[in-house]
Amino acid sequence: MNQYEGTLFILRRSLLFAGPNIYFRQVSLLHRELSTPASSKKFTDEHRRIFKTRRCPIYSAALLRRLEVHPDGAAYKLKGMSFQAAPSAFRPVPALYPILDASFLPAAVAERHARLRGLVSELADAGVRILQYRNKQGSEADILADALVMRDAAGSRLKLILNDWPAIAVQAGFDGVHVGQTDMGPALAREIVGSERIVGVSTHNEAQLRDADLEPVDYIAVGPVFATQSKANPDPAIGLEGVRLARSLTHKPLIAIGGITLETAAQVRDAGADSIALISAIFSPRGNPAKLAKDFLHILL
Ligand code: TZP
Ligand code: MG
Repeated sequence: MNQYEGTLFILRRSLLFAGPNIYFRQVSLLHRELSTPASSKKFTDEHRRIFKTRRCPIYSAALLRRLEVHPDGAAYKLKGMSFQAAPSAFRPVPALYPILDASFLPAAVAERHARLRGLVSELADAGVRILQYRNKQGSEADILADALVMRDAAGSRLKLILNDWPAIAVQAGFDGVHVGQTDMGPALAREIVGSERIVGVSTHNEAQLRDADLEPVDYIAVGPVFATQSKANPDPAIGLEGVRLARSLTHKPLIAIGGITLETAAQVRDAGADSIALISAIFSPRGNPAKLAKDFLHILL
């Protein structure tokens, strides 16, 4: 391996194993370097592949060569600035990840907000530590109003993630955003929410997983694992085998979703999922969400 290949290897490894904070610190340091007039602007296919050029800045071979590697292999130095990269930079995701879909809530605003307050509070009391709000029908104003109510009710007791809308997540003081394959790309979502918030992405097959693994995301969701009624036009179910394959393709926190029940949660976890995401098994017309959340936590923790 020559010096150039070595640098590419190290960069790729740091992107694969470092958390998004490191990734973005690294990107901004490199970006600052690149904007000096002396920088060469010769791009290679390898750079395009590594940095997914549609979404991120590209770096010259000359610049990459100037990166130095420390003997422990985990720290990097660029023109006197050093920074750490280690697998532990990943933020862990709680083992149970309920997703509250707005279709579960009353349509009238006052009742919806009251229900949101109650649910957020009960789930936090039950031990839930992360909750996603998914509203596919509401206007941006409705979603922001709902999100503000949730933030107020949650305080810092649980992390709140908004489906689809990075800018609203920031406005509402949510902890992060979740994007799907047809939404804004994760790198752009990351630019909007910043390095301190969580960005998650949905994947449904091997190619999407491999791509997601190179993105600045905190976790990767994969599914549907089993048949689901909660999503319009779901991709084919991947089964437990699909979860095992996903586990082999990424070191990032892996969240399994789709048709998971109390009966199957342990198997899905044992297939390699760090966390189980649930809509209908927690939020169903006749069930008690807080009680069901406790039942899942009992199995998963
Ligand atoms: N993405 C893949 S499956 C799914 C989403 C949003 C729906 C999961 O809902 P349920 O009710 O837990 O099957
Ligand atoms: Mg989406």
